This record gives sequence, C-alpha cells and structure tokens, in this order.
Amino acid sequence: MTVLTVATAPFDGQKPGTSGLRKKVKVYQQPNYAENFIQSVFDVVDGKEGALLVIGGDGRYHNRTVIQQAIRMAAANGFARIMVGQGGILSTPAASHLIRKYGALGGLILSASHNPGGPDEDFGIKYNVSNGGPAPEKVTDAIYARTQTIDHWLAVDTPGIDLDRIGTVQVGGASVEIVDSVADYAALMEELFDFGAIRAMAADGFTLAFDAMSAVTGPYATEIFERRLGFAPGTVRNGTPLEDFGHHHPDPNLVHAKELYDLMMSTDAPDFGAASDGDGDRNLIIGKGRFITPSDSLAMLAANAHLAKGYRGGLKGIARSMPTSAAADRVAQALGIPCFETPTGWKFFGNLLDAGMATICGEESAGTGSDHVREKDGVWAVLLWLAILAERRISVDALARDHWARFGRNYYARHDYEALPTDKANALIAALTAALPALPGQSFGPLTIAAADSFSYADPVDGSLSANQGLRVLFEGGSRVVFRLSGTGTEGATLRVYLERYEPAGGALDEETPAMLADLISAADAIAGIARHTGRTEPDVVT
Ligand code: VG1
Ligand code: CO
Repeated sequence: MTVLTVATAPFDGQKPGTSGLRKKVKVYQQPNYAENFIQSVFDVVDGKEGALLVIGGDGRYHNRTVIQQAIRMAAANGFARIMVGQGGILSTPAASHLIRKYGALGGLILSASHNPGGPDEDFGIKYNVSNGGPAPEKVTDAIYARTQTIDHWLAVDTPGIDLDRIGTVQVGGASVEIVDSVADYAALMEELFDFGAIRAMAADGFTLAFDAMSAVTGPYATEIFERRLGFAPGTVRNGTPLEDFGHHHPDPNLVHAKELYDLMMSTDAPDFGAASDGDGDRNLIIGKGRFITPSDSLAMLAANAHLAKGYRGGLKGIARSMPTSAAADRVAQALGIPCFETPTGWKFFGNLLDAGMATICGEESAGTGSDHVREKDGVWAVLLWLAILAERRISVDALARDHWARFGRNYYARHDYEALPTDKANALIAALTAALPALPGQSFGPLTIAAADSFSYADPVDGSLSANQGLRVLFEGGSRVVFRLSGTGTEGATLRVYLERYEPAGGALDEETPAMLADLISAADAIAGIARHTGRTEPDVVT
C-alpha cells in the first residue's frame, strides 16, 4: 500500500453544489484533484472496513481514468468489495439500485449529468449513501469541511484493471467485481411494470422514439425497449454512449433534444417520444403533437400510477421540489394524500422516501422517480408512462387534456440566464432578497403580489434546516415567479427564473404557453431587475 502526501494541492475546495462536485475536466485533471475529493469522502464515511462500494459513471471523457484511481483508493481505504459497472458504465438510477440491492455502504457516481462532456467540458463526482440516494447535506457539509484540511490520500499501488471483462479481480485486499451494467436494473423494471401489457401495445402498432443522446441510457433503453418490449429496432436513437456525447449537451429539453421535438411535432411522429440525460436520471416526455412539461408529467403520473403493476396499492404521498409547479399538489389533494415541497435537488427526497411518506417525487428540471430507488430515473418514467397508456389506450394528448379538464392547467416555463458574472448574479439575489418584505400589495401590469419570501425547508423526518433555497413571489390567483441560482453550473453563475400561471378547470386550457406567461415574464424582470443587473434582455435557454 502506498501513502501519497499532497504537496501542492490545487484544490479549491468549493462546496459541492446541488449534486456532487462538478468542474471542468481540466480542473479534475490537475494532480491530486479527484483524489483529494474522493479521499475527503472516504475520510468522513464510517464503516468502510469490510464494506461494499459501488462505482460507475456515465461514460463521459475522463470516466475510466477516475474509476481506476477510485478503485485503488477504495481498496487502500479498507473497502472489502468494490462493484463496478462494465466499462465503467452505470446510470445514476442503476447505481442507486445496486447500492440498495447489494447492501453497499455507498457509491461513487461519476457524472456531470446533463452538462456536456469531452476534454474541454465537464466532469463530476457524487457520493451516494447506503439508502442509494445522494449524500444528505450533513454529509456533503462534512465532506466539504474535510476538503479544507486534507493533507494526504491513500491508494494501492497497482496498474489499472480490465474494466470491460465481467468477473472478479483482486486489488490490494479488496475484490473488485465487474458487473453487467443493465441486468439488475432491467430486472427491477420488470418487477414494477407489466412488460406483457406494454409488449402487446407495441405489437398493436404503438410506436416509440427514445433519444439516449449518446449518453448512458443507450444500453438500458436498447435492452428494455427493443429487446424485452419488442419495439422496432431503431426505436432507440443515439444509443451508444460516447465520451463527448457526440458534441451535444446530453440535456433532454426542447433546446438540446430539438430533433426529437421536431419529429414529435411532424406528421411522421411516432405515438410517444422520450429522451434521457447524460447519467440517465432525467426524462423528456413528448406525445404525438403534445409536449408534456416535467411538472405536468409528475402530476399526470401520480394521478394514474395505480394503473401500473408496482403501484396498484396507491401512493403514500407525493413530493416535489419548490420550483416545480403546483400541478401535483392538486392530484395529491384529490387522492387524499400529502404533498411535500422540498428544496431543489434529489437529496431532499431521500428521507421522505425512506420514511414511507412519499412514493413519487419530481422536479421541474425533468426529474421524476419513485421509492424503487433513491434517484430520479429517466427510463423508469418512460416505462410508467407506457404502462399507463397500455392500460388506458389513449394518446398522450388525450390524457393531458383529460387531466387539465379535471385539475386545471399550470402553464409553466423556466428561463435560464447562463454564465453570468458571479458578482452580478449575487448582487441581483441580494437586492431582491432585501426588497422582498416590501413586495406584497405591489402591482405589475395586471398582476398583484400576494406574498414573497425566501424558501427555507425543515425536513419533516430529521428536522434539519435548509435556508436560502430560492426567492418566491406569489401573485393573487395562484401565479408565481421563483428566482434562484443554479448549484450545478461550472461557468460563472446561472440565474433560473421559474414562471407559473394557474388556469382552473373550465378556464383557458388550450392556449400557447408563451402568450399565457407574457405578463409574468415582464413582472419578473421588473421585480428582479434582470436586465439592469445582468445586461441580459433574453434568457439563454427556455424550457
Ligand atoms: C439542476 C436542477 C435540479 C436537479 C439538479 C441535478 O440543479 O435544477 O432540479 O436536481 O440539476 O440534476 P441546479 O442547482 O443547477 O438548478 V442532474 O440530472 O444534474 O443529477
Ligand atoms: Co442527470
């Protein structure tokens, strides 16, 4: 065993954001950088001796290098078993499942999710705990504190192992198992969904286009949709994981999955279109001629989940992140179950899922999941939609219209202002925070502010408090604007502005979203001074 002392640690120790530590590949390639972070993780987790660690990533550039090093370090830090996805590939939900299924102490997930990959793009590492979910804040805070004082890291001095060959090899005192990346996950999906019913729908001519965006879900989607469910070869597009995702952002939104969107709006559209992101935890859902916002998808899945095999017993509760629209709240109310509002980031759902207080969770950022794992899950979301459609035998558009007629419609959009100078973004938030108390009663065009606050969350299970989780401005009638800074960007600051307008059942349910949100958009700029603070008059991305 070798002990290596960090002499010149180029570690900026920046606090891991919403989801692990995301940095440019060039930053991660500095000597000791990844090692310092991984050792900081190992230094704060107890119980490593004799334990199992899961390791896998989304296949992006630098994945294999860091995985080889993480294996050497895990062996030197006392783990007895290390389970690695073949070729270093594990989708985030598949990694979560392996941690749970095999009773691992935790897992290292190497991904920068939907951020682009390649030598000049992004990399990331996230630690998940034994419930399979992202480390909660008390653990990430401890990891951060450790990064400030770390002075050495441990690794076994061995050459890299063959990551592509299924089987077990010894590294130092640890046995390293290279496992099929897909098999356990696909088996879990077969437990949750009636594959026979979906197969029958496909056999009846129902068609699917799934865009894996040259990212991690390719192998999962090909096995599940084409091999097990019988959708035609070619159903899965961009199904081979590439280190640079084919030069695209593996972000399943209307900007980066435009080709799929255009297909779904064309006369050649298949019945159902979907995409997933770099690490397989996000989903985009588009029916023939009908885009479903992620917030609506959560509500529609929750309202119909009982039609799917794994959810026949009904839901215990629904949880959504604060910026996600209130569409799911109305479903929860109709079902007579609780609805929880958490800060952004999947880690906040973990306790609710563990305590059996929520079954389905979702975020406006194209994340939906359930208590089957402790991450959001893109392929699962597509399967739940398919399972519901196989039961109801209606189109996505018809299901959406039916839903809105019953619950009303939450028109929704998110405007992102990317790569802002950090000081300007911080100044905007500071000024708006200071202005919040005076906002109620003020009018902007036809909109009058009813309430405004900075969102804090007290975890109902362990009482832990998370403050400053976004600024909320509520208008009379149920419309809302939320402002927050991204915790996952790697370049400057990203301001996210979340816009939501509620139209009750019987109201204007079939309008175009931009027109419905126009007044809110002007109000948002007037309230926060976006143009004044940032010089930007248009968002970079609208989703
Ligand atoms: C974004 C999303 C958030 C999501 C997070 C991680 O965070 O808004 O909802 O949980 O990404 O998703 P932020 O702080 O940039 O707004 V993923 O697919 O990167 O694991
Ligand atoms: Co992701």
